Amino acid sequence: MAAYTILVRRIPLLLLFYFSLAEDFNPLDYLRREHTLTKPYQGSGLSVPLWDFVGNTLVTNSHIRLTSDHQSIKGAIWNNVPCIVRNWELHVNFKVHGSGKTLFGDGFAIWYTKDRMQMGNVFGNSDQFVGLAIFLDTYSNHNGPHNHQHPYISAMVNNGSLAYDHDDDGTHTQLAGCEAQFRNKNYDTHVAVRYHNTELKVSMDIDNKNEWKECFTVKGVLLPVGYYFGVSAATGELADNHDIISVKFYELDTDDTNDTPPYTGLPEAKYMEEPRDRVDENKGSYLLGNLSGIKLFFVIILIIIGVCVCGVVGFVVFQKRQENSRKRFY
Ligand SMILES: *[C@@H]1O[C@H](CO)[C@@H](O)[C@H](O)[C@H]1NC(C)=O
Ligand SMILES: [Ca+2]
Repeated sequence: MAAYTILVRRIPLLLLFYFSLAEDFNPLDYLRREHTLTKPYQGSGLSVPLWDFVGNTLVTNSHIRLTSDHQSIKGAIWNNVPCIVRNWELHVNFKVHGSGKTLFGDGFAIWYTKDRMQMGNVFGNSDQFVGLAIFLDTYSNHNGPHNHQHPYISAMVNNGSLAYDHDDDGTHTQLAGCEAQFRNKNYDTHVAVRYHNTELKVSMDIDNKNEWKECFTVKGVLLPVGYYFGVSAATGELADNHDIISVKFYELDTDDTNDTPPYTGLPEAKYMEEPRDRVDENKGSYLLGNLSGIKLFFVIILIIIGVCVCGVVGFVVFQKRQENSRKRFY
């Protein structure tokens, strides 16, 4: 800990931009260079300091392209310095775009994992990973109605025992999720992952408003120190450009004293979403959201009839009472 603190110059946030962008902005949060990736990416040579690349990843002056808009490719970037900071926030400026109007995929993922540079089938990274994944899934693999639209952002914590199920879009292993229309925007799109005292919060800035909007918050997430940050993406039958413009890592200024040892156990999520059945969920939200025009019409008619019947019954009862009370007076 001490070695890093001395080695790394803590650079305070000077950019005014972040005063408006960071919702929980605290001037004592520090950008930590050893987990940060910004332009210009290349140092003196062709390599990018602190970050390694696998697969089809391509570095240009303006972005790091994990995949281009071609089928069946994958790529990733991995930070090569393990993270020893306990409370942090990661800001990823990304761009997902392509020629597909209705068919595109598959999306990308942000990782905080024990292993790095492992290629595989989960958005380009290995399945049964150990750590945290934030999926920005652009394609719904599930054929049949979903309870949500895509693109969809979700989180998963794994100790190596769970498998990400593509056919379900990870629904059964997700901690939480939210819909996010971040694709094919002609302005900057950002996602923020905040990990603070075992609380995981994911926010996004995808509406060109320059402010964070909460996607979800999950409590009781245990992540050890010493893992690596990475971003990966994959295309399959469907494709897209998955570009990373920057990754910025902030050490959060917190009240906690460092006298308790940092967590070193396996990643764990105390409150996982119950495995969900989509059909039930559709029923659950039947009255709220999934009504087609015709059904809505009938529901309204039924409500009107209901109100009329209640009114008539009420009126009759009222009249009878009046009669009764009149009778009593006589
Ligand atoms: C790993 O995670 C699974 C599923 O969440 C859990 O059932 C299991 O007990 C965990 N294993 C360890 C060693 O913590
Ligand atoms: Ca998917």
